Amino acid sequence: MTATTDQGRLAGPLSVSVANLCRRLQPQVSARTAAGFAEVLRRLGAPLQVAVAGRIKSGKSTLVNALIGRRVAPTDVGECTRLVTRFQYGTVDRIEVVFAGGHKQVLPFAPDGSIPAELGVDISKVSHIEAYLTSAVLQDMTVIDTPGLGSLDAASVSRTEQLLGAARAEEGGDELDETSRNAVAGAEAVLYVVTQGVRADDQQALAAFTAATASREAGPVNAIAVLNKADTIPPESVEGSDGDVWKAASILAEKQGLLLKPRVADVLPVIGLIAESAESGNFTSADADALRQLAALDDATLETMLMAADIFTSWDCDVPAGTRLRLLEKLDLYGIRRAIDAIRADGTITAGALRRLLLAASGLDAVRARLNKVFAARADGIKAAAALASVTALAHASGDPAERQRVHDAIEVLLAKPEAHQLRLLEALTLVVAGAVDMPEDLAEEVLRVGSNADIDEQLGLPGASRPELAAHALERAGWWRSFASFGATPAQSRVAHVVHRAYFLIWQQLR
Ligand SMILES: Nc1nc2c(ncn2[C@@H]2O[C@H](COP(=O)(O)OP(=O)(O)O)[C@@H](O)[C@H]2O)c(=O)[nH]1
Ligand SMILES: [Mg+2]
Repeated sequence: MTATTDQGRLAGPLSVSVANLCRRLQPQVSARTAAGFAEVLRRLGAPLQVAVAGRIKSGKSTLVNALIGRRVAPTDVGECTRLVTRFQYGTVDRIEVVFAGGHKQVLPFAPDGSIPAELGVDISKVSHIEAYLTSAVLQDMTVIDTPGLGSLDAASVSRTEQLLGAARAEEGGDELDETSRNAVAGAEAVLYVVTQGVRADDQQALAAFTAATASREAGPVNAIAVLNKADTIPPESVEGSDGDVWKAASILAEKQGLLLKPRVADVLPVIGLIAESAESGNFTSADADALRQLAALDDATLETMLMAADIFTSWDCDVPAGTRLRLLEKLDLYGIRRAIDAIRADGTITAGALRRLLLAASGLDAVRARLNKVFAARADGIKAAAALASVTALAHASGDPAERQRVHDAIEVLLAKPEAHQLRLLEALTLVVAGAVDMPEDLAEEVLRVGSNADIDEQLGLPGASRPELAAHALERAGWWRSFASFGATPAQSRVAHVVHRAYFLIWQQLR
């Protein structure tokens, strides 16, 4: 087995086995299906495709900039915010407009280094934008900024759905028909952005995303959510917050986690705007100087100014109104207050230290850590499962029963191997989470825990336990699930139970 191919770097052993399956089957299927398999192979070798989804104006593009560490995605208004943009790693910074027919046109960056807000092309003919950037973060994942599901702008929604479900294939894509493209495209993971109050249509938007991603359901394995704009939550609106904004945000995030469960693993509070300013170099020493000037004002004046944005910019004060507006755009009132508090606590604080303090206050580090834990660690399983789903869909779309059977048999052989068991587990988990297989709640929780954790002690729900304890527990649960599979389970439950039994058994073997 080899971990690299001409398609690029594969995420791990599961991706390798699915890639091998595709290559073996290619000569045995129709030209069109083979072209689809070629596209599946290309995607297997590419970084994990993470879509940033959520309602319009929830701060998706701002968060994308924070993650990439550069203000490159246009925020707020402009026609670009209505288009899907894929940010991927490149050795030279470059932007391309991709038209509906597949034709591409290179675009210059705007003077500030961002994607121009107005493209100067007929936007109704544009499929999406590709941005190639040297950002290190993009070596491990391709970030897809979407205009917003659940928005009122029908054209934006349809562009979002189209890209999530049916991205244009790259070179050679013309050999692929619509169905095949649907089957091989689609984001593999979701970063879901919500703001205060998950409304019914947020749930709908998540469901729409699920329907639009051809390959995989959004679930705790491949979806995480953030509660963005945490700075704008009035703490008095949240019981138990003790008047603290971040505490209020954390309490709300936890509540929303329960609402969105089990579609997402959990919800993390974040302040995308402050994260963007701190990470992209947009917070400058001139900004720090202006904040120092404001920190020197008397308490009463400052308190009045920080009451509302329009008072802050219009109040009579030595700091020019334009400078204040700039601060507001970069940090909003909460960030300004945090910075001023820090300056008042330590008059010698440097601009660099202020920037770090703001970054820490934004919650971005926790989001990054979770992205790494959830996505990077599971990229192999997520990508392999998505690829297998595409392979299955391609075989179905071929319309040839013999071909379908051949592909089906090959997949069965692959899934029967012990090293591919993780894929079965992911599949079982998805069935349970999506409600396709009914499970008593405690058992569903257990399937979720075993299937969506990377570390054995967490899979077993015994963090930090000793090896013998873990082994004994794994064996006990293996036995329990085997008897559940044989007695007392419905046929669908029984299929899931067999998979869970085997997962515990393999864990036990590993620990022995
Ligand atoms: N106060 C505050 N404003 C934010 C935050 N994140 C984004 N915004 C603002 O919300 C507006 C919409 O952001 P944008 O990223 O364009 O939203 P999108 O439509 O979801 O891509 C912009 O004016 C941002 O500056 C945040 O964490 N706090
Ligand atoms: Mg946007």
